[in-house]
Amino acid sequence: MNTRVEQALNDQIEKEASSSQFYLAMASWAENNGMNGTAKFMYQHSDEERFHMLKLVKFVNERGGKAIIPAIAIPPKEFNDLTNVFELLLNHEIMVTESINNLVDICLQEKDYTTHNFIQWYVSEQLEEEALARSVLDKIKLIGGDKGGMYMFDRDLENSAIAAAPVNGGTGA
Ligand code: OFO
Repeated sequence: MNTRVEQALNDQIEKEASSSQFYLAMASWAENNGMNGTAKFMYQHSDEERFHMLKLVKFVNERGGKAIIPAIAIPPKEFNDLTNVFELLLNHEIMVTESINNLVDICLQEKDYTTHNFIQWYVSEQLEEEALARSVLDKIKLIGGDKGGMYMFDRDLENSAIAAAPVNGGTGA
């Protein structure tokens, strides 16, 4: 496997693993603050990020490269409120999208069309994740400080997490 592409894929493995831990920290914070729907949504999102990481690990190894399992920085323990949580989530996803775009660029420069093809799945995934984060953030801003609205919002997130859950309860990895 092309060494530059391999390095970029390993960097991406680290980013997906960090995303998983970051969302796990958000899930735990939400659970401790009585927002069980948000917690469920974040636990599920954390699982998805782990799946993104595993998919990369397997791809690198299957193509003759060496996947490196990274050390992860400790995610934040405290968040100000839900607006803060979803703003951080959106910013994080924007950073991940930039990283995926950079990976696409490297594949083209190195003429690695197989990896380029593989990475397209992540391109569309990022599009969806950014759109989801933006729409959730818009809803929170609309609700403002209304407690009843927040209660409904938390319940809606729980329902969306249930609807998106895989039938076998696994990550699909
Ligand atoms: Fe892996 O999609 Fe978000 O970060």
